[in-house]
Amino acid sequence: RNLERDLRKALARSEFELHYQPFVNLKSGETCGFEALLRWHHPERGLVSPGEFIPVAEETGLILPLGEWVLRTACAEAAKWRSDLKIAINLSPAQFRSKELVSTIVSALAASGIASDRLELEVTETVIMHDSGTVFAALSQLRELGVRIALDDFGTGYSSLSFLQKFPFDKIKIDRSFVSELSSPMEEPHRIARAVVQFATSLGKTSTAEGVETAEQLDILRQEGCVEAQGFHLSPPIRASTIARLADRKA
Ligand code: G
Ligand code: G
Ligand code: NA
Ligand code: MN
Repeated sequence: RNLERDLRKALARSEFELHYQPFVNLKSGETCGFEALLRWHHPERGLVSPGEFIPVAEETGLILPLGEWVLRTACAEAAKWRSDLKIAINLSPAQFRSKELVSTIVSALAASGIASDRLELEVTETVIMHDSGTVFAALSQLRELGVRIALDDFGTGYSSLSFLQKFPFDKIKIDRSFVSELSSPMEEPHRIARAVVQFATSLGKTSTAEGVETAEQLDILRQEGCVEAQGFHLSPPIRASTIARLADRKA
């Protein structure tokens, strides 16, 4: 396939770029960190969305070198920011099937010089269910090193409560499909958001709402004690050069 051929060349030609979307603490209003989101500037097709090329990268195994590039680039970028800002990175199932995952992450951390507790790895429920033994071992190891684990797109998968209880993670990211339904107070979507936030809180996890697009959604989430929020209403994903101004390295 053409996309596959182009993808093989793209890494060597540096056609990839990371954009960064802030996540914000709802009590203080301060930015806690940024999620790295991959962009591909295809020479003819223009900007290609990760939704299109990540599946191809997964099938072809190209996700391994690509994922490593993402890790190294994002950690190196975060090293330029204030030292309290976190960097969140999305991991795909194929990266967990690789034996190199932990050593790749350790090496990216060392090369960048950032503290391990600034790195947050976003994994979906699907990733976890896939090969739960291997994933569990890798995540436990990473967590012992101080790396934080976030459960991405929460509410869209099939993980059981007993599974969530055993699984080592620090943060629940409430999927934007729930957040987008929040319009009027105390309707069913509001009650679902409340329940998920309370669920996270009672497990001692940080709750983060994704895809916040309106002030009303933000108000409801704040009122329910959701810890963090992310979405176009706060900021779209932005270029690294823009962050440098927002998040100057502390003197
Ligand atoms: O940015 P956008 O909405 O197009 O992202 C679409 C999907 O691609 C999201 O599910 C997001 O998690 C995923 N994605 C974005 N960047 C990366 C990345 O660096 N690695 C992996 N594995 N997935 C990514
Ligand atoms: O699956 P994941 O949660 O990693 O997906 C992240 C994707 O969501 C990114 O591609 C980002 O561009 C997109 N995104 C971020 N904020 C919003 C938002 O407020 N609304 C919508 N529709 N998408 C968003
Ligand atoms: Na994500
Ligand atoms: Mn998500």
